[in-house]
Amino acid sequence: VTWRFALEEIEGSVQHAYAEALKESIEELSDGKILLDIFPYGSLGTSAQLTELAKNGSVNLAFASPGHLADQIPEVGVFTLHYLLSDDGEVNRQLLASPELMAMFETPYASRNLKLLAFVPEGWMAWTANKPLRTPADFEGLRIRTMTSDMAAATYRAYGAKPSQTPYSQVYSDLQLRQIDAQTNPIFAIEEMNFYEVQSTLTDARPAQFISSLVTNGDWYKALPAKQQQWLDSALAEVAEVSWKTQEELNQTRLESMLEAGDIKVVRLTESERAAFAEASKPVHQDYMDATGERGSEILKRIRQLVETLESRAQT
Ligand code: 6CS
Repeated sequence: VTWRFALEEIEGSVQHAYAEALKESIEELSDGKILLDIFPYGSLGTSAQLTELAKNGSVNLAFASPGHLADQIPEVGVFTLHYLLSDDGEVNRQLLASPELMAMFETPYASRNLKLLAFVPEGWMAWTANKPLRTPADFEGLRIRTMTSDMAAATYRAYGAKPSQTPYSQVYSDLQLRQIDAQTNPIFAIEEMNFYEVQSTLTDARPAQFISSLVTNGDWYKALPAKQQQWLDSALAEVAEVSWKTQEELNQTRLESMLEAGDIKVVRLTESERAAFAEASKPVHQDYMDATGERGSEILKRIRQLVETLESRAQT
């Protein structure tokens, strides 16, 4: 059989590297009985459209980033909150791979007939604009593009910005035509989508990890023959390990190549500058709890606890 896998990113991206690794793994495990057909961004539609295709079974696997998906599954908007996860990448990796965390999202995804297969961290979010963004005051009136959910925009609104919630494919031209002033994405994406060509400054603020989720149609997954389900589960476990390394490498090498080309200036925020943003973003953590009720509040509380536990373990 052939399974279709839809990506929210173009060839050469973190999602593409993940898909290639999954393809190799599952084709090998199944001895060629399962083939993976990969559809990079552009061919099938926007992120929101890909989620619909996954729900109705037109594709079997799809990436659905919380920054878009939170409009349908508010709980997953927790990953759009700023200064919640650890500064220690390894802690975040462990957190996102934790079966306990995955289990907390099972019901919210299932209520949309989606099955959550994995959270995939893709690197730190950065901000690009035509000026450095060192303080929340620098965001006053700034037209910044965020992902399409209201939750992805909320923190920027709290900083005083005027967010514009548009599909990924529209960002470059909106920057070029000055419909927007700024955007936020991980470094590898800023390079491969050429945003650095139309922005002068990259502010490295590390407010959050860019996290995506890998989803499938719940009924399709349940109906899979046991062997196929096992192959899929094993392949996902195999790929989780390599994908973390891949994103680190891609983010690093693309930063270097942008710096070498000299098209964009990089401003790294100090800890106290980051702390001012953390403070300004705090009310949005409360907004998240108000919007998601008991279940979301429990998720937020547990993530904070897990980060703390994993961080103290990392120090010993
Ligand atoms: O900004 C976005 O909309 C997109 N950014 C990345 C890095 N991946 C997918 C997402 O849709």
